[in-house]
Amino acid sequence: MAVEVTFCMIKPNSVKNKNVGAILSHLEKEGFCFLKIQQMKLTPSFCKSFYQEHKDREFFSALIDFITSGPVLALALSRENACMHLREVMGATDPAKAKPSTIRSLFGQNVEQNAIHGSDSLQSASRELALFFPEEKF
Ligand code: DAT
Ligand code: MG
Repeated sequence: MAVEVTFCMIKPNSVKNKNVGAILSHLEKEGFCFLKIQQMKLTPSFCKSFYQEHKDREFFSALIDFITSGPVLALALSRENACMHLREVMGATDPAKAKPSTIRSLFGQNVEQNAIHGSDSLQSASRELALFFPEEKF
């Protein structure tokens, strides 16, 4: 399997609840390498662009409020099959439906405050990496 780079974001509830270290440790044990880690406070207009595919959903404005409510950690992660492996390790969008021992099951509060983001395809990863780290070539 090919080594890939994917995009990951540790969300504001994880920073607020002091779960960053546990989540990074979980990712490291899963074999991910951290090519880049940056704490950032995102603006509403940046987040609207990041979550553009959801702009017509009823939860969109609450999602933007949540993601801009405090700092996040943006990461570029590498590993074999990184994109799909991260999705497995994260668990389902709704923490209540996520498999036991997944990051969202362990650290998510609810479907909005679900602890972590991971790109859903290599195409999304390349768009999201370029948005967060425009100066980098991964
Ligand atoms: P994922 O983050 O698993 O890729 P998604 O792309 O469908 O899920 O949605 C992006 C984010 O939007 C998700 O992490 C949390 C929020 N979200 C999704 N569905 C929601 C819902 N029904 N109510 C509130 N927030 C929701
Ligand atoms: Mg998604």
